[in-house]
Amino acid sequence: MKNYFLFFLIIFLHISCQKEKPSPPNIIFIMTDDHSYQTLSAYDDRLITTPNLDRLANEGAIFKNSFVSNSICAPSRAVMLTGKHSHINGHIDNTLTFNGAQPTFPKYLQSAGYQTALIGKWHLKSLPTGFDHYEVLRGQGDYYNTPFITGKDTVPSTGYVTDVITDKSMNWLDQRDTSRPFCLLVHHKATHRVWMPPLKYLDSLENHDFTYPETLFDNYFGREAAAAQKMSIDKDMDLVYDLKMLDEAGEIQTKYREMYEQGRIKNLNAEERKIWDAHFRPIIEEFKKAKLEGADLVKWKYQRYMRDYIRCLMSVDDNVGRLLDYLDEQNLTENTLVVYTSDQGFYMGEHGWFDKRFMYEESMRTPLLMRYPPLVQPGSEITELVQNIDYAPTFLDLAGVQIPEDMQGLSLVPLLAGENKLPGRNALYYHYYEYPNEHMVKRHYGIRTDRYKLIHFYYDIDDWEFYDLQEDPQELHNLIDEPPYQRMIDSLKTELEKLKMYYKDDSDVVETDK
Ligand code: SGN
Ligand code: CA
Repeated sequence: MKNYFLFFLIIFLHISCQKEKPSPPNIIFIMTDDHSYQTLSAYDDRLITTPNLDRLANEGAIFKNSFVSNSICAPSRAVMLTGKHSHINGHIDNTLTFNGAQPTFPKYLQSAGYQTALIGKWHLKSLPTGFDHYEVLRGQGDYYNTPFITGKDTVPSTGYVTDVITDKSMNWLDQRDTSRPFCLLVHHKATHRVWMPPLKYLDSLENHDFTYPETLFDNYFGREAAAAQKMSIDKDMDLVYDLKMLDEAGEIQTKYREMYEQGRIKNLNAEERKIWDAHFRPIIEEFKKAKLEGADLVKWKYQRYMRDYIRCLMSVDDNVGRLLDYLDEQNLTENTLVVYTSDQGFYMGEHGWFDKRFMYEESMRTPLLMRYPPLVQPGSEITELVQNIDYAPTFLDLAGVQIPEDMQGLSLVPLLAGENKLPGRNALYYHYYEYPNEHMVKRHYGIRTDRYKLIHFYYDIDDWEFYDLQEDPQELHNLIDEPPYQRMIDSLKTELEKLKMYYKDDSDVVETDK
């Protein structure tokens, strides 16, 4: 009798435990390319309104202090996949080929029974590993009618890339095995250079003037590396390639005219090209007549850049909305973690720039939104310092998979659950390597606390910069030689050395000795 009682008790406990164990969440990881937090209205509504991205923030959490560890595309993606800094996963710059044999979060999820898929930009050169299904762009891909590489083939596509990636993502969701959890990476090309908008938004905001950033005409005083870059709207933004001033008479001759004429716009079909040309022709004529110079020309270039960038973004926002609506319709909203981020931030004219790479705020920061109704209070604002090394451990933690010891990031689950401290995180480490190369941003590494930033530019330069972000959020005053700050700088140098040891990074020494 006693044995029977025990037997039933065990069965009962087993069944009730099973009932209580939540099913692992699905994961949708949406990433855009070069989307600045300055143009996501949940962060900053001065330039544009992004209602669908704001919906995600309002229904979940917005990370107000979200950063990358190396502000450039392929390295950022490698960091996210592995949960390890660039010097550990080996993918320090865009020129390399990713070692796909190493462990990544999709592989760990696969082992735990997840179906995994990747649609969109990949950019890591080796073919994706850890995915049951993938359809990825070749390299950077194109905005119009761009081919996709699948497991077997390269297949053409028709339409605007942001719509196509979203369609393909929903198709995969339609066909998935509904008995198992899924992890889907939706990785957009937009809003990458050369900012080719969808036809339906070509005329939007044509008469709108965007507010100029205060630092559009920065003189880089006291910042040697900042002065040496080649990513300025004034000198490096190409009138034809970037701003589409392809005049029929061929009078606007620029360095990259041919790359635009024979490359970027070649993907448009005849119908699309007609609409494209009809939009730009009068703008080109007006521009030629105006004969702008100096500051006026810079301001004009800024407005054109912003219009096309924002138009690309409007389509991103629409497509995020489509995906969120799809989850509602399919009853998937409740048990799906939806993440929105970008591979890094971007300059919207601050310091006179486009592009990224620097450890300064606009490019070290990146948007990060997460919605997961069972855990995250709607409208949560998280202010702790988080970084893209944290994504992989967070996904594994939520999926109930043990976080491997060698992952360097931290799970953000405690913050999502409402804790306001992330134990083990006092400062962030950053290291950028891609020099000498396009845009000529010098190699540098550094530390960022919640108030201060210390950067060391090295390789063919040996220059330190120190900023008090509270007093100087625009990072215009390098205080490295200012006497009142010397104790603080010494202590940050010590902290930086500790971080380098903690993350096992001596790659600056190796590179300098080369
Ligand atoms: C391309 C762009 C650069 C950009 C890099 C890296 N030039 O080379 O402006 O910095 O990508 O961007 S382009 O002429 O090809 O547009 S990243 O986001 O992929 O790292
Ligand atoms: Ca990018």
